[in-house]
Amino acid sequence: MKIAVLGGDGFVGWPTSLHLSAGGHEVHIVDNLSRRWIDTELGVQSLTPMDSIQERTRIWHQETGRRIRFHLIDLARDYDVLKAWLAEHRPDAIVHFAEQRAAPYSMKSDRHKNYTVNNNTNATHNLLNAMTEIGLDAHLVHLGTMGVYGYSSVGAAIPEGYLPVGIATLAGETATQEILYPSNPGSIYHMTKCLDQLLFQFYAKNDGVRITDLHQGIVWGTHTAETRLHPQLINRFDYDGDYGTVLNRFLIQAAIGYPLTVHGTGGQTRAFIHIQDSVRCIDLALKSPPKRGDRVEIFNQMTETHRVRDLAELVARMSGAKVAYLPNPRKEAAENDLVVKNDKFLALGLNPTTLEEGLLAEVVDVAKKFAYRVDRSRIPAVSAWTKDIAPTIERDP
Ligand code: NAD
Ligand code: USQ
Repeated sequence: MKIAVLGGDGFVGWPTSLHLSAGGHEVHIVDNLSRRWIDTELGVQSLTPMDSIQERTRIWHQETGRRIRFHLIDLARDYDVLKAWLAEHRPDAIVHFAEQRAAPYSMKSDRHKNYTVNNNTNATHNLLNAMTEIGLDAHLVHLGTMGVYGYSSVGAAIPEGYLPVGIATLAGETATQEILYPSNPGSIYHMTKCLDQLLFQFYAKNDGVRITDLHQGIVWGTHTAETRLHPQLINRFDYDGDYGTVLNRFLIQAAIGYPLTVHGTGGQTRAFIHIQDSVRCIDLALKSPPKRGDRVEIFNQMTETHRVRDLAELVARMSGAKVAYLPNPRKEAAENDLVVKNDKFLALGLNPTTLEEGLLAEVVDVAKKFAYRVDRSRIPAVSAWTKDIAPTIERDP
């Protein structure tokens, strides 16, 4: 297939592009490199040294003989360029990662809220609009989030996207209908993914766009089979207070002897998936596209759930690190249970990589190798969800 990977320079997009290219597909990365600009804005950099996208694709060609093309396009702001590009290249499938993905970044200030809503909502709408306008029947696979559901399973497992509900009819009977599981976003970023869901529902219904939405949990790890092939193919690794996700942060903190930063009691339960499984799931989803006219296909892309304090204790046991219980900069439930259905990927053959000490140790090794690149002052999470939380949180030392 000819596959466009939108946001293919990012943490999940890069290893996905390599995996799809290794699988024999013609891969085109479309990215505006905004993530690299945000690093500059925040004064941080990936823990791992990342080459330019052009250099990365050159090394990929040198190592495998395969070509990945790069196209510099802003999905949110260059509608005409995007439309012309899609019309010229007419990909068979499109994988859409191209959004601002950090909840803390989206809550930093009014400007960051506006940026996240404008960027994410316009990127998704421009894409759907352009596909419809040029009559492109490509399968669109979008990376969504478990956060659209909120994180409470209220005693029943969270289904894959749709919830059957019984409604009392005027005749006194019960009619059953499947509705989108009620959205319950916990940040402006997560809210944009809820808005995306509505855009997908509309374009699937009105224009027959074939869409798969992957409700993904927190991705951890760094290497995949393909990023290991050469040091310059290495994946990015975020550890700072805005973009670093919880388990990867704990692993780098353990590697440099920084107390593990648990927010609040650490009673928050979240869904997780290893980067290698994330890439496999996207491949599996691409292999089973919905038919034209079908409703949006939704998968829960996660393999296990864990409580934050249990993860901190696990990493502390393994590494000897200390655990610090800090004031929570976010507005979220202090404790929650989370049970999630993921039967659809299991049925398609996913064999989950679970969190075990060997793999965790491997990430600590990556972290130790590049520990000299860490700026400790960028570790504290300083983005507060509300103005009344702001004075209570830890600041850069
Ligand atoms: P990332 O920030 O590393 O990558 C996103 C890429 O999209 C970047 O290269 C960025 O430059 C590009 N981009 C952003 N806006 C763009 C625009 N307007 N036009 C063109 N390119 C644009 O993020 P990631 O961690 O790789 O996540 C990828 C997707 O997966 C996101 O949509 C995110 O919401 C979702 N997701 C990520 C995780 C995770 O733990 N990392 C978990 C669940 C879901
Ligand atoms: N947390 C800590 N200590 C830290 C960092 C985070 O205790 O140092 C806590 C947070 O308060 C939160 C939980 O860990 O309760 C998860 O935080 P996170 O930053 O790892 O994940 P989140 O903000 O939810 O966002 C990440 C990705 C996002 C994706 C989402 C999937 O950045 O793109 O959509 O995970 S999910 O969490 O399933 O919604």
